[in-house]
Amino acid sequence: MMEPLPGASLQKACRLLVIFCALHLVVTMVYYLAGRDLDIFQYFTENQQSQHDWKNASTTPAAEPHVCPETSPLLVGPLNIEFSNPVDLEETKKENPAVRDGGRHTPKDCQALQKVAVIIPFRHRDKHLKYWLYYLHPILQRQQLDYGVYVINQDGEETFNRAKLMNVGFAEALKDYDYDCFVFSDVDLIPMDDRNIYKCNSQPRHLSVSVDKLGFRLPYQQLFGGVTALSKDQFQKINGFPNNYWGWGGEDDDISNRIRYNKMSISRPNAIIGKYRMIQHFRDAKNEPNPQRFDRIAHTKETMNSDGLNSLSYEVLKTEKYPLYTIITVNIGLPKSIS
Ligand code: UDH
Ligand code: NGS
Repeated sequence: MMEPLPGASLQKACRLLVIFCALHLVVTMVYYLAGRDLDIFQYFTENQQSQHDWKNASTTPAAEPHVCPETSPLLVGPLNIEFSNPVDLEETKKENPAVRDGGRHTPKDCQALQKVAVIIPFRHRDKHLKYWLYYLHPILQRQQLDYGVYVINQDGEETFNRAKLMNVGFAEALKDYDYDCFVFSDVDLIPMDDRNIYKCNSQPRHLSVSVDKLGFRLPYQQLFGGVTALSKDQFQKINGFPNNYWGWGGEDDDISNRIRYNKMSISRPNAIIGKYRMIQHFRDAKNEPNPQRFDRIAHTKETMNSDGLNSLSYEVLKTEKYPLYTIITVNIGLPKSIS
């Protein structure tokens, strides 16, 4: 037998190596192309998925607007308030296009933290009301509040009753919208700083803490007159305000007593943020100091559970929705002694 030539076996080994390399190349190419195909496949599925999501987005309702921030970015701080030029309400309306009929406003870009009814006890103070609307609408909008303005107009010329009108405002505003906060404001008080937020707090709030007419000082710690804010719960807890303070004075001290007897306290902004201008005026007819006020405030504890929201009676004579406010004219009856 002849021995195989060493050159022939080398040739065979080389051929095997070439075949092996070719096979390796084919397998690698197959895997490579298979991989690309997978990617392409994924691309199509993702694309279809995103189209699907887009279609879905157009059929599902728009997302809820985000909640407004705790501090509105629109606030400017101290304001220049003066009463020398008369106010034209048509102009004021044009300057506040986002205010809806009846004096309602809801922030456009975010969901307000509170729904606030502003209640103004009123009779024969048209000039003051115009200033109030002129100054307050821009402020309340910058505060990003969902609010409505309710002017509660006492019908007739009998003795004025500020606290009872405010009880009426509470009851009537709730028939209009699901308010959770109530700001009670005299018509002649204008805040001098828009950081004084017309919103409710964990405790009843006294907003008009330093009024120009009172030398920008709080005359006494328990004062709760002028402009105040109570949540619906706080207001109901104290059975609302007293109905039987006819004439000037004392009703705010009774409210202050109710707050204390119901184990709440008064919260306030500081004396800078809490600055107010009061529109100068003389004492109104039929709002003379009430001679019974000292006796009444001495008995708040005994009277508060029977005189208030649970004993409120009145008759709405007219409700008018103007572009910048709602005015509700009411018959609130007469003081007991003459009814
Ligand atoms: N109010 C009316 N009409 C009235 C009486 C009172 O709208 O006839 C309302 C109004 O919102 C007013 C609030 O009740 O802001 C409080 O009444 P007020 O302004 O008479 O009380 P105030 O303590 O003044 O501010 C008392 C008389 C001050 C005489 C000052 C003389 N320089
Ligand atoms: C008190 C009155 C309050 C009144 C406060 C401030 O004396 O009703 O003065 O009045 N209380 C009584 O009379 C019992 S002010 O200076 O703003 O006219 O809110």
